[in-house]
Amino acid sequence: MVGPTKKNSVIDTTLSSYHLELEKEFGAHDYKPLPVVLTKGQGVFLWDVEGKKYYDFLSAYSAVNQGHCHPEIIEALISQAKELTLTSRAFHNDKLGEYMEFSTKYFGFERLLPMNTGAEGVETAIKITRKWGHTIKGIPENQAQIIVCENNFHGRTTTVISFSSDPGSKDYFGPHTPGFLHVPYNDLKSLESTLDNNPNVVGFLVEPIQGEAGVYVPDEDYLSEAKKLCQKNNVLFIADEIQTGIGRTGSLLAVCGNCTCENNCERQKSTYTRPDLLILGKALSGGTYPVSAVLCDSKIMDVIQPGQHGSTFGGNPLGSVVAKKALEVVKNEKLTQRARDLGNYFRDEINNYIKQSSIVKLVRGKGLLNAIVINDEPDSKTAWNICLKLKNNGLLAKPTHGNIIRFAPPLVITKTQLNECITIIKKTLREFES
Ligand code: IF1
Repeated sequence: MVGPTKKNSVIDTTLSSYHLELEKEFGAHDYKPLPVVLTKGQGVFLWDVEGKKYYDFLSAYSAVNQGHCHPEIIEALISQAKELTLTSRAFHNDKLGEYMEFSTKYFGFERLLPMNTGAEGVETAIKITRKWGHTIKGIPENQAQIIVCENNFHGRTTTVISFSSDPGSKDYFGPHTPGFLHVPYNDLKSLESTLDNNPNVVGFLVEPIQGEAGVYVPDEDYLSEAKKLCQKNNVLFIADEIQTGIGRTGSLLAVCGNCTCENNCERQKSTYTRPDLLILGKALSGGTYPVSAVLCDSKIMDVIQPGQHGSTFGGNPLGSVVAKKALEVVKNEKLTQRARDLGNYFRDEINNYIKQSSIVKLVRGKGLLNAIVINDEPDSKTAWNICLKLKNNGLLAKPTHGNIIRFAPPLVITKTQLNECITIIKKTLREFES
């Protein structure tokens, strides 16, 4: 039965509290979501169970770049679901190969390894990199090391949290996986000296913009110079574009730099920092279904031979048609260019507001991956309270830390809609000005 019910002698008065109570009583308490229960999404909009309509300014952490329930993606999902959903990789299916051809050409790599979640993609990239290091680079077995950045976020699996800087994500989950070295983000000198001092390094894993850390955009030359250092040391440059990829930051990939082309940077190759391994997830399926992937060239990918890696669901026909369609939508609707233009406009507008604001310190980001920093302590409740007020005013966003709010609407948002959102945001912030 769905709906308000009598429970523990307390009659719930709203539909929302019914669902909140159920999760609280029967679910693990691994999240503290904003108290809103959503039941429908279309494009940039979400509706809660009471029928209130919201602008979505989180996009499920950048997974629904193409907008909620994009009709073409849903159509692809439904029609494939009626034909064939899963074969496992014990057999071939007639959708995987076409998806692989399409997406490798789309991103400009020779091979794709299909997985499901982002963290699995990261694990896969780590395995490929280590095996490449041990078998091609010639590092003695079990000695390979991977450099990661401080304040990274790459997922929740045991190995990935082993190199997290966040005590909450990491503490008491050990023993942790060894083989990772830390450097500060956006610090080429540290990267250079760590490479110089550690001959067993095989890879450098980096978010082109740090998401969870608070949307930190590195210096313009950081990625390209880091890549050069990697090349010099025969170290693989691994880009985690799970959050930043697929149009979000105003280029197809954040490693494309200022290139706005919808292809794999054919027009302005000079701004493109080509990763040796590219990890994608989230918007690769337009948020309908978990699809992730690692892309690289054969000389790297071919270290993985039959039986050495895999997944029951990875590469299934349903995920394959969904991902292909999700990528087509980005290109057909020119979402990359839209993210770039509207992102510049959004930051300009918020900067105008900041000039007269005591509560907002700054806005930063690229394309439609943005954050504002609140003039309060990182452990304060202000960002959370602002998000509660934003919710009341019809816009859903989520704090990252106590004083940072991420603003990342679906890329299909129109300028008129964005203007309406800017009005809501300004109006809400004004309620917090002293
Ligand atoms: C949570 C953050 C976003 C990611 C990057 C890998 C993954 C993620 C760069 C793993 C996932 C999500 C997961 C979600 C919160 C969220 C998040 F705030 F924690 F940082 F997006 F901003 N690499 N990020 O951002 O992908 O396995 O989840 O598919 O874990 O609570 P996944």
